[in-house]
Amino acid sequence: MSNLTAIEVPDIGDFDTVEVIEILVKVGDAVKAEQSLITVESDKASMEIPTAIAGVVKAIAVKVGDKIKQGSVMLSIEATAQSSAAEPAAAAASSSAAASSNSAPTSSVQSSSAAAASGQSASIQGSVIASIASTSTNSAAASAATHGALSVAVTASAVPLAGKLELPISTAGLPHASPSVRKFARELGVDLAFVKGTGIKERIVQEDIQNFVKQALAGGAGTLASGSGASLGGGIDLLPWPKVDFTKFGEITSKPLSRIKKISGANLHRNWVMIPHVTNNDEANITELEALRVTLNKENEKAGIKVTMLAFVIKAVVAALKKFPEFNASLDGDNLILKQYFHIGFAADTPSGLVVPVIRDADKKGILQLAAESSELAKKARDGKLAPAEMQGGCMSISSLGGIGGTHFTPIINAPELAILGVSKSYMKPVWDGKQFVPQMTLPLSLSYDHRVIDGASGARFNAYLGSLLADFRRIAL
Ligand code: CAO
Repeated sequence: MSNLTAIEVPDIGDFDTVEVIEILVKVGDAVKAEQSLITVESDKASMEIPTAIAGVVKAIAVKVGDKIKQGSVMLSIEATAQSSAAEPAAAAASSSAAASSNSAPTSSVQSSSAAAASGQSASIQGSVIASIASTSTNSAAASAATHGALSVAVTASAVPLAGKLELPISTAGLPHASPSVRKFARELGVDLAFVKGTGIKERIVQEDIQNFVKQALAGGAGTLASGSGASLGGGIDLLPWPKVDFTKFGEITSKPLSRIKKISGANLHRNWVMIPHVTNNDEANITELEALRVTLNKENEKAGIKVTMLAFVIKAVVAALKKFPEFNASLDGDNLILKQYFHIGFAADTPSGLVVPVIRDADKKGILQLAAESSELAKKARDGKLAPAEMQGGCMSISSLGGIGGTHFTPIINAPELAILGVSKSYMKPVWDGKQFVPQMTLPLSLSYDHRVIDGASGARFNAYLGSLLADFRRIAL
């Protein structure tokens, strides 16, 4: 008994017609409920239309470039036994997809559609209608299945879309690709910015990603790295690492890298290659703050707490993160994950290499507590006793080389954070006050930020604001 179902375009909101820009399945494909079938585009948005039922694609009634509207038949699917027999289960799956709508950015349309599907009755078109998405249509299908002895031709709307087209919008500036293609690219670690689209209006289709990966693999290791600038017009065709017999030039010994160096080196390398860094250099007038620090140290000498500039910088960074929330974030594909907590990492130099302990909830701690905690964590780091959990969850890191020297430097962002602050050695500099030169204790601040998210003006504002807080620490209380 054939169970052929014509899949129609569901309610597409305020649009009369939309253009088919991509067909995501072919005849013979087995599709699952909720799987996207075609991508359509209006002048404002693109979206994928998923199927409500599982089965095998038997015919495709549309082609790229067709203008279709609600009720147009897109394709027909022969429902699998499981799909037609277990419709309530599929509907339940729809609900759970809706419940986990945060699980993948690209599932937004499917999820919202599924929410609509599971929450209300589906839009119903055609003479005999079956849709797993609503109770009424379930019973229609059941009744059709019961009474249609030989062949039952039923029509199902695709999973109804939410009343308004909201997602996913092909935002200007972003590579032109459907959500499923974006997801596919993300899974393979391919940055769409480097993929040339061969679809309609240069849209990137799945095949473009596959070809990109093939090319990258053919180009050798290192040519495929999301965001690395790989394979754009030939990729980064680096020369092999020089192989030199150093013994030709003199006596040598060989020493393996420490475990920490190997791990941190690989992380630093990835972060440097994959994140477009920009470093903003600024200076803070810390004349008053330095005087306060010295006083605090005198007062707390007996308690054994030493306050260094680091504790003040942590406090100021937290205040700046509150003012500029996009710095307290991480990139997840095309989404920005904004954090409501303030865990601050700081680079600690240890005999075995660099580690980054994290001070949790730095916003809830005072200067003395931050000073005590950072020195305790730094000691643990040097003794090799940091637990993995003590190095996780940072929002932004600080690399303070102030105790050592230097004027400015470029710290490397600790992914998936978006920024890192480098602090160099404070020094006394003469500053003209309009009448005379006055001595000013000056702290150099080097802020590296991820330019994919943070633009130059925001970077400069963040660093300048940080400097103003350090110059007048009372502002922290505002
Ligand atoms: N300017 C001038 N002096 C500074 C200073 C600054 N910005 N920051 C700290 N100092 C002084 C301190 O006051 C202290 O002086 P005294 O010995 O006279 O009291 C001295 O330098 C040593 O400080 P410290 O290093 O022990 O303490 P800290 O809190 O400043 O830093 C830690 C702690 C763990 C961050 C630091 O010891 C460290 O390991 N820094 C290296 C970080 C690193 O390797 N970064 C590179 C990573 S790659 O980007």
